[in-house]
Amino acid sequence: MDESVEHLRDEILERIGRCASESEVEQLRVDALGRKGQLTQLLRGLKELPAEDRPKVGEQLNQFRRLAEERIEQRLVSLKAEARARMLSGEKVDITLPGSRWERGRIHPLTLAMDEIIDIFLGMGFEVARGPDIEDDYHNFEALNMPKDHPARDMQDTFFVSQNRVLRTHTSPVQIRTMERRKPPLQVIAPGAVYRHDDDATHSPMFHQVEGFMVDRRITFADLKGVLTHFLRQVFREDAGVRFRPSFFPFTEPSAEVDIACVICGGKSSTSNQSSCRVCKGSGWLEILGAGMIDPEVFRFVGYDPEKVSGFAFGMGVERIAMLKFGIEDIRMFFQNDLRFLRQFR
Ligand code: FA5
Repeated sequence: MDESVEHLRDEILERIGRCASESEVEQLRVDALGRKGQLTQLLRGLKELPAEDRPKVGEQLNQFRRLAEERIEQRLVSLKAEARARMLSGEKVDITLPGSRWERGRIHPLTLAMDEIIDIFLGMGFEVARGPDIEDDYHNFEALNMPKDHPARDMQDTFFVSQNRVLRTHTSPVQIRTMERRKPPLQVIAPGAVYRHDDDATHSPMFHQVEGFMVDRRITFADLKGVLTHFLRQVFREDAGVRFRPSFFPFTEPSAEVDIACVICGGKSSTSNQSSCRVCKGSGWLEILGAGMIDPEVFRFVGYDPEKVSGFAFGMGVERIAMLKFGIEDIRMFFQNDLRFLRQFR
């Protein structure tokens, strides 16, 4: 073999042995065997040799090429094995260490209550609609029969975002938005967050309501009573006492406030001389929601003919229901993120 070829072979084989990474091996493959590699150049130069020398030198160069390829593959295999060995030795597992505990999350009690409420209404054929938390004055008040300067606006302490925009004070604007888009028959609930300037043990500045409404021909107060009584007996007890009291909302006529017999004293503290119940304050009843027959004025705002259709609507506070279901005395517990409190619910 020509001396310069032999020299190149030794140099390349030695470089292969020195390669410390896969990328160095790849670079060497290009340098030696690539299109412009040293060995490729030599093979190309064969045609300049005297014809009688070409077969022999050609055979030698090919042998050299095969050898270089083989060594490159071997070096790659051993580099991979070394990298793996290094990784494994750095990954020693100490099986005597105590395991790390996986904390399982719990569903928030308000979500539990909300899901249960929604499920009961889905079971009665209601569908779910949603609306924006930031509402315009028209949908939150005006179209619900509360013109500007109407005293009923003071029933709910409003957070204003701008002159014409508010954080919705109730879920009733979803009634308007749904009726604007669709024609009766409608049987819809609208769950969501609402906001009022209110803060004590039973009132929170952000809380949740579920609105419900049904509109069709010949819907009556009896339908409202039937739906709400069934709902309350599902959420509380089959034999829970339910009471409808006359009330006032600008968007319903007639209107009612709906109470259930106190879940703590069962209504007894109003009829006995026992010391007064701390939850119902001795009245025997707990207010749960507001309801009524949708006011004809509201139908006019959404383009329905109040001579042809009628409907009922109701709105309940989800925190209030969750407090009664789970026996929670302070509404602020829901929002303090105290894990000792939250872990109790399944
Ligand atoms: C309304 O919000 C009416 N939109 C409900 C309604 C809908 C009536 C459709 C008729 C027809 P009210 O302001 O009473 O009504 O609130 C309804 C419920 O929300 C209350 O019964 C109470 O459970 C709850 N609630 C009111 N304010 C707060 C508060 N600050 N924190 C927690 N819950 C509250």
